[in-house]
Amino acid sequence: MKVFYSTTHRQHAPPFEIFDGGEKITNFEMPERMERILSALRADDRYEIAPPADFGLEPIRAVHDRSYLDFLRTAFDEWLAEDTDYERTALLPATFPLPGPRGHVPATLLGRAGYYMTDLSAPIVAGTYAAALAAANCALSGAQFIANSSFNLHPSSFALCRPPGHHAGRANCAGYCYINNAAVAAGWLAQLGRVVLLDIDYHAGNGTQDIFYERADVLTLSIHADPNFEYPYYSGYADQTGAGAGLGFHQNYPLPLGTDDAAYLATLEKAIERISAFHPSFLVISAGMDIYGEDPLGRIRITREGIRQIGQKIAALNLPTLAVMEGGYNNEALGLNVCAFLEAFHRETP
Ligand code: OKP
Ligand code: ZN
Repeated sequence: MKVFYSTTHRQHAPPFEIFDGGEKITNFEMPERMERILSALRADDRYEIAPPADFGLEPIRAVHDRSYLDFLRTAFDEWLAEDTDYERTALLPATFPLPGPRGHVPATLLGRAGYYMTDLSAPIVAGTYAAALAAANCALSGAQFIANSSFNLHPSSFALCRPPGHHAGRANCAGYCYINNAAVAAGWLAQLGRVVLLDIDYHAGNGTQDIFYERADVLTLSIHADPNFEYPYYSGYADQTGAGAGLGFHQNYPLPLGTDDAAYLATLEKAIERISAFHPSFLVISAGMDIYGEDPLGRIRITREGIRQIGQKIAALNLPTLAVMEGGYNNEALGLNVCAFLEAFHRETP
């Protein structure tokens, strides 16, 4: 299986995040995650790891607001240029707007930071923009690979993205995410055919929900911990099903605390029925491994065998499939969990 990966992610290594209760802790979303996954992939010669191509800004601007992307590009340099005595290893605002009309984009950097950064778990450091662009290019390269694999009936690829993307909305970063890699890839593929984006990360794909909410050409589905008890709290509810032309083209599957393999697989079955009925040309998976029972951020109980079966059920759709890396914070288990998920996608080339 083709894997797209860039070492540029290492430039993004925020020294901290602000956790619940205001505690400043080591950022769970760390470069080591990639090293763990890579060593598992390299131990299996069926994976062919390649660097991404550069697709430029156009496919990213197709799903993200231009001024948000400008902010992401310049914010850290602007932060360093401020005449203050603050510690400036990372940019993180402390003031946020109320929801509602977002007409005024403040001129000052901290005003824009509060406007475009919607929580305390996506600090911007010097290399954030470069790393986020490289991750988006990995997803786009994976998309191009499955689109061009006419020699293979059921092509698949894996975009080993870092930072992850599914909490990044059209005009905001949040939850370790800056550019929505899977959404960028799905938007690019939607020029070629009907696309389903299925998000299996433990956390609701609120950024993806935001980006495609009014679109009928990309069916978005997300299976995740119920936002009534879990981050991102404000979206991922079952009654949020799209709007306007996109009404009926988004579906959330919130799961209760402690969900086990059997209950998860039964929910996945419902999502798979929706996917089949849509008759997509392409499938994009936001593949987060924080559904794993031993994940430090997760509170459901999926086993590695469960993850393998999730991969099997999705692969059995026999669609050209791009898997995009999202979360997963148990570094010890991460590589094997990714391999378990991808196992069923090693398809024979006829
Ligand atoms: C990113 B991904 C909640 C604190 C918020 C943010 C989690 C971001 C997860 N107790 N932490 O979906 O894996
Ligand atoms: Zn997650």
